[in-house]
Amino acid sequence: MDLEINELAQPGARFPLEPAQDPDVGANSLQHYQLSPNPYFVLELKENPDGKKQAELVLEKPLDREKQSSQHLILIAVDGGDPIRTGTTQIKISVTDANDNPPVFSEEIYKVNLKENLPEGSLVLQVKAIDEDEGTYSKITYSFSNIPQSARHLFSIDPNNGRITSKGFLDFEEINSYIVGVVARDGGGLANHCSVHIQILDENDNVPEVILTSVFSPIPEDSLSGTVIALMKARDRDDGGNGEVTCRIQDNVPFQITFSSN
Ligand SMILES: [Ca+2]
Ligand SMILES: [Ca+2]
Ligand SMILES: [Ca+2]
Ligand SMILES: [Ca+2]
Repeated sequence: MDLEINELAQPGARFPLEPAQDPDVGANSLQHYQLSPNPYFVLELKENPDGKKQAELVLEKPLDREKQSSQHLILIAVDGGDPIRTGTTQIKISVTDANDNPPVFSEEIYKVNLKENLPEGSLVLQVKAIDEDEGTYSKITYSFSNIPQSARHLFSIDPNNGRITSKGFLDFEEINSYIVGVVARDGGGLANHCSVHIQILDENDNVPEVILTSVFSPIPEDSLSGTVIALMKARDRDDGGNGEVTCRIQDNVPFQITFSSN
């Protein structure tokens, strides 16, 4: 006998079995059934209006397809003759799937460091979720769930495999980190979230700028040494050593540079 039972069947659910046939009469005919011991099912006998005994499998404990997808039981029909005669059949139970597992990400928070100026289309990171169900109930689709406006035009995600790629110009000087939410949804509508932390690393992509703020010119020829001729600022938008600036002036002029602050 082949039975299909959904894994969400509740304890107490009943599954009628095909009756055994015994053409003898009275005590020589079918008297009862025995079921092989198992943790999930017990056997109950019901007497039909015509006097025939109908066996039913009764579920005692919830099934879980993800733990055990099939069960093999043995049913023995016993008569009351002398000698006693028996007949045996196998019951094969296929546990069918329900969408009782959401997708689960391998990490709650993924972290990645990226150099600024990464070529467009570069792989940023691949997120991965698994779903223990089968078929469409385990088919996962990935999408951004909570993505800042600033990141929307910079990153894209492949709905089928969770690969996040860059699709714009990453500029450390503009924004140096992003937090992007990703949702994985199965074909039955169950979903889970993770968070991707993207840190942008500085590259030395800015040249120092010199800004003349004021020039006192002309100046008298008898100006004293130490007279201020011009004020200027120098800066570099990069970070750390990439943004450190030194200034010097050519050697053969009667001027020098002094620093009014750092
Ligand atoms: Ca399932
Ligand atoms: Ca699922
Ligand atoms: Ca620089
Ligand atoms: Ca830079």
